[in-house]
Amino acid sequence: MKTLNVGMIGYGFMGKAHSNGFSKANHFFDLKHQLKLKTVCGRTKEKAEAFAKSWGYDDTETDWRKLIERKDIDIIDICTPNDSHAEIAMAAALAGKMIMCEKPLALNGEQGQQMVDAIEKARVPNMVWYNYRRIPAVTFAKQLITEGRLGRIFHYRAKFLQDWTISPDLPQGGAGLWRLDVGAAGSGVTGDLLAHCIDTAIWLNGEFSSLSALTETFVKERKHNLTGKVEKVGIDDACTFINTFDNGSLGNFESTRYARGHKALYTFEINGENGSIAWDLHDLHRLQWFDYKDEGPLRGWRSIHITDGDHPYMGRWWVPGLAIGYEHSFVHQVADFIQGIETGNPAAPTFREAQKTQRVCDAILASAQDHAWHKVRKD
Ligand code: SOE
Repeated sequence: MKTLNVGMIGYGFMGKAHSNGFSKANHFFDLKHQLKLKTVCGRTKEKAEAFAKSWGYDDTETDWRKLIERKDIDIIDICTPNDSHAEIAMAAALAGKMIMCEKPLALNGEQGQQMVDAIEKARVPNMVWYNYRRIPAVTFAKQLITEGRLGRIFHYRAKFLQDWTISPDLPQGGAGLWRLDVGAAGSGVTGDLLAHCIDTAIWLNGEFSSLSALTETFVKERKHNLTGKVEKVGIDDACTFINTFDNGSLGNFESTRYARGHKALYTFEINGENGSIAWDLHDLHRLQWFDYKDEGPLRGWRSIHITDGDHPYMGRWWVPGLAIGYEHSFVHQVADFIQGIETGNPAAPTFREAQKTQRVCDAILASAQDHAWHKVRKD
């Protein structure tokens, strides 16, 4: 069995989620390649070494360029803040590495396009970590839609609600808090949270045509951790938009970090001619399903426990009825990526597919700026 050595850049929250994915995939999926946590790269040597020790990486680097040059690294996994994705990914492509990049792909569509061009020119396997596609209940929703069970789709609505940035005392910049710094993040909830909702929506319901958006920045100034000064906040704290899809359905999306009481409430509901589907990240192993065929006194929403062997991915885990969680979506993503390489049928979303989400995010931010409807670029 050929070994694929992973070189991971960054070691924050996503570094753990990805490392866990790489270390579990071979135990639960039949892969022809053995994944090996080889090197973790981070600017602070002691922190990189501590991470390497606790996750079982062989060694560390403090300069990502050195990591990319190394002949013994096969996969470059990017889990750094958004502003470094492009530079690292394009250099890794030139070096001929396989690339897995944390979402969102880029700071904006223009940068995303440069990444797509570079990666496709280099012809290296690539993928973006939009992990929610691989929660079994979400994958099952895709299966039901592909089978045509919903019929014509009329409505798609999604929300991603959090409440962790309400305090005006929370600084921007640095570890974790780079998400509040527009220079590092590119945008606020649009690129961080709505990007997930958009990726899932494109997958389940097809491409976006046009939209109208509203954003707000509730806390206008925050201390910046890197400069020590109080600086303007450039991100969107909340965003809501309505849209049309190419299939003629209507969309309605909302995301905020100011919904007191909600930590990571990602929900979506899809209404079709023959049925409806609803999903909730806080109850992630359940899919709500309403079937029009059930008309009669027993009609009603079914709450399906997606934990049986005939549900997506679940035959790989425990016995029927036992749930899995958030972290497993990353294991699935690794397994699918490797199987994509082995079968020659690349797993999605590739950089090209994830670029569609960037174009939607661009349209959202442009519409919020000029208060006009915007078409979503398709090139
Ligand atoms: C932000 O709090 C965050 O961690 C996002 O960066 C992730 O992408 C999302 O899955 C959960 O929330």
